[in-house]
Amino acid sequence: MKECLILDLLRHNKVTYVSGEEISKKLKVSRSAIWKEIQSLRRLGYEIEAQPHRGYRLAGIPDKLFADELSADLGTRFIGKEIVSYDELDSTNDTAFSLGENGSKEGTIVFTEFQKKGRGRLGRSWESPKGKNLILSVLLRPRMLPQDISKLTLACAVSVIKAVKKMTGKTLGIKWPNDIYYENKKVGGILTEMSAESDRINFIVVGIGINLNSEQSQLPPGSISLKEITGSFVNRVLFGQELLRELETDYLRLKNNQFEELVKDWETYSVTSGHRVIATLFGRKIEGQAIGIDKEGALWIRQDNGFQERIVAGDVEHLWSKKV
Ligand code: BT5
Repeated sequence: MKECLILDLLRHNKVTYVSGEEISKKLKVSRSAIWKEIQSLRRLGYEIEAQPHRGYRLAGIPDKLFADELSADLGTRFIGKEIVSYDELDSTNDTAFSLGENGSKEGTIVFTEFQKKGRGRLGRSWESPKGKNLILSVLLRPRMLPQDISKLTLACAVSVIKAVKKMTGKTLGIKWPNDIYYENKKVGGILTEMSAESDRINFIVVGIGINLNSEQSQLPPGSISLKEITGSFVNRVLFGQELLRELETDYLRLKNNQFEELVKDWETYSVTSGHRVIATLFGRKIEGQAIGIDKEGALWIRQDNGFQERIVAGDVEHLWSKKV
């Protein structure tokens, strides 16, 4: 499509103008055809300056999760080599799951502006207003055992924290196992699902939701967005790209048996370790002090009677006022 080629030319010359003559020569199209394409790019939300005798300059990109925009200058090896982006979906995890079943490659990413049936864990829902936040799923095909899937969620939580730090300078916290928090408010969550045999994973879908620019009134109680935390608008494309880069780095660390290193990072960002918590394990409530996670990613809790419990999965409630 010529409009994409024009966009590529403008992207690579962000500071200077590209003359109509140069575009016309490079793409072998007439000046009037270029003007038409520029107009349709503007309709998509691209800000393109046009100056007589100088040409065109890309002055701003739309706040839309276009696959082309997310792919441009991404620089990853396999995460995001294939990106699909939808205006609206039931759930990115469902779409990525179907792609997985149909043989899509490891690293394929599904983005959307809005989910009609966004899911959390244990039948809970994920709410996110249209066009404000980041909603994505990553398709992975790791050679790991089904019981090791929680390691992947931990690795992805570390990636989210690093991406937020790079983009905003803020260090958020991880609430075991998969929640991203700022103080006692939730900023993001991760939902990992898999297709597996008893001893083998076919593929994994990691779904990530992060509140970037939504307002308080658009989110469930107890949530907050990065814009509310920092006071600044977050560019969703740049944030999405940074997240994909971090995900690739941490996924490779996991694949290269560097899980202990990841656990160290996780502990650095943990807001669970040291807190008084109540864990729910098969309907049983366990209250005590969270001591930390072990090399499998399981959470250890010391109860008041001194007895220690290992929590491999489930939910942990923080008694926020009682950090011990
Ligand atoms: C999670 O579940 O935190 C995992 C959320 C994963 C969402 C992503 S978005 C892309 C992909 N596609 C999907 O369909 N899902 C994934 P859980 O720990 O169960 O937390 C769910 C709870 O978080 C809800 O019951 C609400 O209380 C709260 N919640 C819902 N929307 C929220 C939001 N935007 N921000 C903060 N908290 C929210």
